[in-house]
Amino acid sequence: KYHPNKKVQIISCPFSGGQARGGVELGPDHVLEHGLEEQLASLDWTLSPPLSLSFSEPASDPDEGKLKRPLYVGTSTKKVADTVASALSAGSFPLTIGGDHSLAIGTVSGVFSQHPDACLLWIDAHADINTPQSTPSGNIHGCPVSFLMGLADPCPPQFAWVKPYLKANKLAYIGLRDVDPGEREILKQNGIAAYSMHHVDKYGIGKVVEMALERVNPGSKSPIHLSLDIDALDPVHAPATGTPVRGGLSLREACYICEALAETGNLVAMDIMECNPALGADELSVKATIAAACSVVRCAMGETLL
Ligand code: 6HN
Ligand code: MN
Ligand code: MN
Ligand code: MN
Repeated sequence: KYHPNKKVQIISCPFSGGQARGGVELGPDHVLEHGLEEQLASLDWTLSPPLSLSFSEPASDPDEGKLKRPLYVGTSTKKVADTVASALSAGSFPLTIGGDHSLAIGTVSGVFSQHPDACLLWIDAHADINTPQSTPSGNIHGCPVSFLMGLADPCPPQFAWVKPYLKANKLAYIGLRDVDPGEREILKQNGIAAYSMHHVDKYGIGKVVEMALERVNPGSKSPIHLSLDIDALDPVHAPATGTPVRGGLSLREACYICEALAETGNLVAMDIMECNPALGADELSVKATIAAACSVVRCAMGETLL
C-alpha cells in the first residue's frame, strides 16, 4: 500500500570507500547488465532512468581515530541520503545498488527523513554496528548502524549531518553469524531484535520473519526499509563478496524474507549491497552472485506474489 503507483528509482552507487577491497564499486553495473531493469519492468514497475551517483575521493582524508576514509564516506553517504530522500518525495521506491554497506548511512538517513516512523530490516552475516571505538578494522562498512542510532559518541565530525533517527525497537537483524564482541554487547544493551543463523535453524525462516516483524512493526502499519547485504547468503550462492562467512542463508531463505516483506505492502525502500565482481573464484561465481542479487530484489518487488 505504500507504493501503489509502482514507480521505482534505481540509484547506482559505485562506492568502495567503506572497506579495503577493490571491485565492490563494480557491483551496480553488473547488476544492471544482468537485466534488472527489464526484470522489474516485467513485474509492472515503472522505471525512471537509473541514477548513477559519482563519488570523488578527497585529496586528503586522514583517519579519524580508527576510522578509515571518514571524509570520503561522510560526504558520499550524504549525497546518497539526499538522493534517496528526493526519490521518495517524488513518489518513487528507491532501490539503491552498492557498493559497500557504509552506503546505508545514506539510504537509511534518506528514508527516515521522509518516514520517521519507519522500521529497518538488516539482512546480513554481520551486525555492522561497531562504533568508532569498538571497530576492529576501522572499515566504516562495519559501523553504519551505530551512526544511524547515534551510538557513536562523540560523533565523528564527517558524520555530524547524520540524525539519530533509528531507535533500537525499530531495527531487526536476520542472518547474523559473524558478530564482533563489542557489537554483541551493543545488541544486548540496546535490546535489539537479532536473529542469527541459529534462530533460522531453530525456528525456520517463516517464523523468524514473523517474529522480527512483530518486534519492529507490531501494528503492521509502519513503512519498512530493507537493507540487504549479499553476504547474508551462504557463499555457495553468493561467493563474490568482500567478507563472506560460511553457514549462511540459502537462496530460498533470502528470497523468502524478501517475499514476506513484499507481502506486507509496507516496503518503502531497499538496498542491495556488497556484490564484488572482482572477487569470487571465476566468472561463474560472479554470475551466481549477481543472479542471486537480482533474485532477491525481484522477490522484494513482488515477483512471487500470486
Ligand atoms: N559488511 N565486523 C567486521 C568489521 O570490520 O567491523 C566486518 C564488517 C563487515 C561489514 O559486511 O557490510
Ligand atoms: Mn556483511
Ligand atoms: Mn568479524
Ligand atoms: Mn553489511
